[in-house]
Amino acid sequence: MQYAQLREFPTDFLWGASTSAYQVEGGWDADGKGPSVIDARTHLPEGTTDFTVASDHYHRYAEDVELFAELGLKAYRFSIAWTRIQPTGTGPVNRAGADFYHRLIDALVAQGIEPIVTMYHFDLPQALDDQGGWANRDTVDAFAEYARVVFAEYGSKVRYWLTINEQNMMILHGDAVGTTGQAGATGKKGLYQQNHHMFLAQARAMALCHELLPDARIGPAPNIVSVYPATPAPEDVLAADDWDAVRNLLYLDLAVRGSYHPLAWAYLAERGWEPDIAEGDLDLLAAAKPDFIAFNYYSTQTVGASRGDASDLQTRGTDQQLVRGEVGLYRAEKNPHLQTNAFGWEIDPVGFRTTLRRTWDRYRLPLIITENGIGAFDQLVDGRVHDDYRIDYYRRHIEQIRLAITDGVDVFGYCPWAAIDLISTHQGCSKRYGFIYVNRDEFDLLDLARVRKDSFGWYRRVIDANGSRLED
Ligand code: BGP
Repeated sequence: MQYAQLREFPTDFLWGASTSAYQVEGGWDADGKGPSVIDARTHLPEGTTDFTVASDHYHRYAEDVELFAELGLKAYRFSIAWTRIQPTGTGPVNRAGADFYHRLIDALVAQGIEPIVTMYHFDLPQALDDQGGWANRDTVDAFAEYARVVFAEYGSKVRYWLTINEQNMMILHGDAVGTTGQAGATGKKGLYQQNHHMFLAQARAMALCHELLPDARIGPAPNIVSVYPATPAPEDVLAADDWDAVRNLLYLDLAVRGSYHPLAWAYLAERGWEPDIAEGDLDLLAAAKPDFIAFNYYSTQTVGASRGDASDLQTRGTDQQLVRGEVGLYRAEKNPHLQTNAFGWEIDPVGFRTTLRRTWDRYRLPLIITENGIGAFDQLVDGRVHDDYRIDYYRRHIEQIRLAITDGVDVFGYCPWAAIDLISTHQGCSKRYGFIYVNRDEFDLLDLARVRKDSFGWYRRVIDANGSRLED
């Protein structure tokens, strides 16, 4: 629909930016932190750095928060590293680790920046992984206990909580984001059992949050994209529905409605991958209600009907945003109407509006975008980073949020990825996302100095104008 007049962004709209602990903090073993599955990775893609120092935010958080304040952020979405709080995933609180997040949160609050906390962003404690990770039902109890700890520690200061980052990417693309290879990940049946346990863990955390922190709000944070049929052929439309169910709705329905989406369940049952469901699980899932939906959006996906052979599969390697295809389910197609970024990710701002509309339409819960952004090989030249492509990307996506708001969608925040340069999940630190450049390269830490990119000044002006002006 086209409009002559657009609605304004709400006056309390949470203009923010995101990071995750293991990608930005460094200090991988500082102050008693235990190893996570990310720290324990032995194989990193060739030519890419590990996560030991990252952007050294652990030691430079104060300077970084000053910059976030200068950027004008109203919110900052970050994750807590479970292994700083409980180095082996269970047991007593590691005080020095817990204090780091107190200092960070206090610094944010002092600047009037709303902390939005992800409880778990890919970095499961390695000690739990050694005992089977999410394949082991005990990990559900461990997560609930960890939730109780962080709610007790930070509940008086943090109003917005996110349970699990991109559970769907961990299940569908765990090889890319570095979370499979875990002890329990034996085949798809095992993966979907892990998935079920994560749903239980999430439900326990949501219920506990409501019990302990009546004023707090909590929601899931999957990666959600609209799925387009490659053509109007009814078979392609069906394939798009099928993939939407397996990729998106399985995760949203479980989080919001507490039940397995019927199509997704049919997919699992047909393949013999349905999880074992213990007595009481379904009641637990149904009882937990999120207050909002947070989701990460980078692109849409385009699919056709499966031809039933290997030609359904894309062979572009492992990457959480690339359409893969699955024989008997859907075929990966390119969308000829979209351009791609330097890493082959399709750029689809209009699809962002579609995704916002569809998600609102189905669940009628307030929405916040917790990731959206463009990875690029930014260059520091004479102390400046001219990332006009990033400004263009954000301008076109923010326009679509405003259109979605005009459509009647309840959107209360936008946290692009990323606040500051950090390490990509699987493509090193040369793939940059931040408004703030961090002066290091893959294997030389240089001086780790912070440099405001051109997008920094632009986003500050957007926030100042509450999104009403997006030009340079
Ligand atoms: C999401 C993750 C983030 C982030 C982002 C960009 O899947 O939640 O942690 O990394 O994707 O992806 P990448 O780093 O692979 O470019």
